[in-house]
This record gives sequence, structure tokens and C-alpha cells, in this order.
Amino acid sequence: MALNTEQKTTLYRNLIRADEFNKMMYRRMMQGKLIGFYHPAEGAIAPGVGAASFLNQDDNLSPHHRGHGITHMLAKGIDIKYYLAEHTGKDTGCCKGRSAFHFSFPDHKVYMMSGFIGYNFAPVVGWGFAAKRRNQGQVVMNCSGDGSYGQGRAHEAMLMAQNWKLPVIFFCENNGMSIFSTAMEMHPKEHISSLADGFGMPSSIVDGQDVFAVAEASVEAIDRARKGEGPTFIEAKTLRFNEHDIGTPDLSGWEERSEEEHASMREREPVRIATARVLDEGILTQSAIDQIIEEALAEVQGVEDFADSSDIARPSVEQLMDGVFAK
Ligand SMILES: Cc1ncc(C[n+]2csc(CCOP(=O)(O)OP(=O)(O)O)c2C)c(N)n1
Ligand SMILES: [Mg+2]
Repeated sequence: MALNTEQKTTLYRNLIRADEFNKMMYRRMMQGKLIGFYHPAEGAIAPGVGAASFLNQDDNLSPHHRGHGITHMLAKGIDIKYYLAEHTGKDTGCCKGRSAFHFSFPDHKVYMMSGFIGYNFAPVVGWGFAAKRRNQGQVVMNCSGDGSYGQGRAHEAMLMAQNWKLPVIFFCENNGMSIFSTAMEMHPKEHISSLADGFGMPSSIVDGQDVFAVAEASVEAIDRARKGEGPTFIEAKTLRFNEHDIGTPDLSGWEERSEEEHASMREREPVRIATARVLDEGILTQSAIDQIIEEALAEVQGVEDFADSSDIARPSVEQLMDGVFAK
């Protein structure tokens, strides 16, 4: 599905924002200004932006843990200051600073950002089922990594979604790695999307470094789902430039790739690819690009100022139970 100039500009802007926010998170983690740890998204910012930029406010989104969902959620329209305040353990965070990186933005229908791999497969089937019953064209975007597709519940979810023609998009961000294990070690076939064939589910493979290619495939799948034609599986082939996470003592600083591998991966950096494309197609001028970067940096600064000037969360024991369903 061809994208128009306005859509490409939106994608480019979101990609730059994702890049700057991810860099900010990395920097703050290294400065000791974040609680917990962070799964850097460098090299892998295009899948989330492409998958979520053209969802409606009313569509459900389950983000992938890389970047702690920042690329997906900013594209869905969340206010990032509440995301950073949460990661900084502040009262003003989206979960009052109590969640580290397990949180939701219910107003934006972004639910259950979690580090629990594969957590989302059962809920997305339920949301898809509810959406089908409501019959108002709502769709569910389920983003997860290659690692999660080894779980039984992923297969059950795909079976049910396809059987009931639910409006769920299984969006797989395949960076070829699950912490230290490669996708080749974990899956018998080269493409994770081949799983979809077994369920008779349509699938596609896209270059996950190309935000425009990701968005084209996503818009097509969203459209199918909205029309009641059922689920689609999208496999975005992407890369992980950094270690799995920073902040976990055994994982931080881990490095197995050679200089040459790093250099060739960086050729496939998503901002680099998108910038060449928007200039080449005459979608944006260099000065328009400079302005987008300037605005993104100002947004980052505003978000950091908000988090830094907020109070540290110091809930009482009674307050800790607020928002907990079972007491
Ligand atoms: C249920 C569960 N099992 C194991 C882990 C430990 N773990 C954290 S991230 C991860 C790998 C995830 O790989 P993938 O889904 O491909 O995402 P990526 O980190 O590569 O973006 C694992 C095994 C976990 N968090 N949850
Ligand atoms: Mg992976």
C-alpha cells in the first residue's frame, strides 16, 4: 500500500524522535539516572515506528520490550514525559514510579508493556475477540520479538486468531537474537513468519531497517483486519546494535561482534536509510530535516526536565496497594 507524502513525513518525524529518545534513555542509564535497566533499541527503532504510526487512538497496542516500547508508544501518541518519569521512579510517572518498565497507558490503549516474554499472546486474542464482538473496526497490534515465538502460547494465539478471524496483527521484530541465543539456534526455519503458513494466516517479510517498508506492510495488515478479513503475520527483519540490555551486571558491556560486523550493521542504521530516502524522493529538504531534529531534541529536553523536577515516589505501605486489583 503506497504511502503519501504526509504519511512519510510523519514516519520520518517519529523515527527521529524514537532515535533521540532511545539515545537519551541510553545516556541516562549510563549516568545512573534510571531505575532498573534498559534494553537499548539502537538499530531497531524502525519496526515499532512503522507498526504503530497509523493505528487509530481506539486500536489496542501491545509494545515489544526493546526500548521499553518507546518507539511503538510515541508513534501511538503517548506523552513521553510520563514514560521517563516512570523510569526515573518519580511520582509523576504513568504508574506513579512503581513499575520500573512494566506499565500501561490506558488512555492510548497501550497495555501491559512488560519484560515477561510472550506475556501478550493471550491478552491480544481476548482483545481481538472483544473487538470482533464490538464490530467497530478496532484492531490489535501485537509486537514481540523472535524469541517469544518459541512459546506454546504464541502458537495457540495464532491458531485461535486465525480460526476466529480476529483483527490481530502478529508483528514479529526479528533481530536474530534472544539475549545470547541466535534465532537460527532457536527456530528450525529461517523465517519466523513460516509459522503463519501452518495456520493458513497470510504473512509478509519486510526490511525492518526501512521504516517506510514496515509501515506499508502494517497499513495493509491493519486495513485487512479492519475489514474483518482476519489476522496477518508480519516479520520485520531487524538488528540489535548493542548488548541485550544495560544495567544487568552479567549482560552489560557484553560484546561478541567484530569491528567489521559492527561497521556493516551500521550501514543499515534506520535513520540513515530513511534520510537518504526522503532527500532522494524530495519529501523533505535538509533544512526541514534539521528542524525536525531540533524539535525532537527540544522535546527530549522538556521530558528530562519534567522527570528531573518531579518528586521521588515514596508511597506508604497503604498506597502501595492502590491500583492493585486483588487486595
Ligand atoms: C517468560 C520469560 N522467559 C525468559 C525471560 C528472559 N528474557 C528476557 S529478554 C529475552 C529474550 C527475548 O528475545 P526476543 O523476544 O527476540 O526480543 P529481543 O530482546 O531480541 O528484542 C529473554 C529470554 C523473560 N524475561 N521472560
Ligand atoms: Mg530477538
